[in-house]
Amino acid sequence: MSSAGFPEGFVWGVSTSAYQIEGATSADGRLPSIWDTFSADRAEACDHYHRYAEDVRLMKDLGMAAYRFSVSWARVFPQGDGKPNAAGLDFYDRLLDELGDAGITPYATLYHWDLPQALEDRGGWPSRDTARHFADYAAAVHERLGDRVDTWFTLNEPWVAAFLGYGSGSHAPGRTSAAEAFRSAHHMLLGHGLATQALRAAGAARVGAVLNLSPVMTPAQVSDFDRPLSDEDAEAVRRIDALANRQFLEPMLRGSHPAELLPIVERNGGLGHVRDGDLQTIAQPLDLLGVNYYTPLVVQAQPSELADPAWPGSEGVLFCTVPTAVTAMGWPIVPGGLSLLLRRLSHDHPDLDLMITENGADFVDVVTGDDIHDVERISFIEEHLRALRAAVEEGARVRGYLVWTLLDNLEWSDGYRRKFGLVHVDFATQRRRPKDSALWYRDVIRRNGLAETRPRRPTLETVA
Ligand code: GBH
Repeated sequence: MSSAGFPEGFVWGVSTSAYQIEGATSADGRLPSIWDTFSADRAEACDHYHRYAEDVRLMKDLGMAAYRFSVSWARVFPQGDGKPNAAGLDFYDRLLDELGDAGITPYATLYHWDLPQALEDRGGWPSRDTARHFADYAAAVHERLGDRVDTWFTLNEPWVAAFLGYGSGSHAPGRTSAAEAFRSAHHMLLGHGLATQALRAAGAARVGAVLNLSPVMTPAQVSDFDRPLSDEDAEAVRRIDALANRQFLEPMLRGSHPAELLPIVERNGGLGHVRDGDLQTIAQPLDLLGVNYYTPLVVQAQPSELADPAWPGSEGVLFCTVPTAVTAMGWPIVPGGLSLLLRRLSHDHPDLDLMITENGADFVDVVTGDDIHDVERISFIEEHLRALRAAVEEGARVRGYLVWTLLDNLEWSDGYRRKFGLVHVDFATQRRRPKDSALWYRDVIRRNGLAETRPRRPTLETVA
């Protein structure tokens, strides 16, 4: 491994999700998902459903070794259950053939937030039945695609789906109940366990889950991770870490609940939905944990009894803005947070293989003629890759890195104005144009690492 290089066999690629790129929301028997119901935008997205061959060619030209996509549940079970819709599965069949021809390894995610509306109408994730339907769906997808997909991810970011979907209501289905958010989180975890069992029984080669994980820190720690904390701040950090990270990590990887969580759930609807044996079902051995890293959570104790609706249990905690560089969405850019997170995961779960399944940023790109200059995206990825390599050198078992995302796409509640792509999409014509970052990333993949140059601008770490 050269000083800027990565281990041999390190996997490079990109991630996408079905709702954000596919479009064709009523093609071949598909019925609405909760996002079709919720979203004001016409969901033609990138029309990837019809342009997948072009998109695979693009990935091939950019040297991608891996492609993580998600399957739309509403294509496979438009009514939520019954007989799988073969025409819906055909699309993924075609996509996988194309990927196979291009020599790109597929990583399939089963749930990237797009519950069939029919299941929401029957109670959604607050209902325990949804977990069982999820396992049936996983089995049906594996039955059809399992000969070409080795690695399966059950859920993407259950925190977002549960707490933004059912807590703050900023995501579909837009419900606003702390109790339903906690019930949803538990039923998603249960669905993960049941789906993992079903996938194993069907002979799936590798099964994992994808979590959005964030190191939690105070404002002062953003520039000095080792800064000591007052007792009040330490408690605030621990509590938010339990809600954001350990609420999912501990059931999946240890079969337990974090101690801080239980009194919070007791105060927010109670624990009646948690049955004996659930934790055992959830804690299936995992081959791979997908880590999505964007930004840390910055908090401090404050003397107030208000909780953010996305964070039931956060009474007395202030979510802080910090004077660092931010992305266009205002998310603080803290590459060192990735090393911190990986160090901690390696310490807490030493035998677990990790993969960075999403990392990336939205910026305002500069379009000059045919060129799209996105120096900020290049710096963002470069700095995060340096942080990742530092963690790998210390022994973190990170098997690959996937950029979020291939294409400018439909960014959930924010619609089309957020630009996360390595590739620019003109939504009037659906024309794709690789940005500078795409060509830069192609070179990273070719040399299996970064060029031996210094960062283009000082990072937080070099300033501190
Ligand atoms: C991912 O989620 C999704 O998997 C993907 O579909 C999406 O397109 C992509 O990210 C970009 O949004 O405002 O400072 O408090 C990201 C999960 C959770 C990360 C909320 C940022 C808030 C940061 N996000 N978090 S802040």
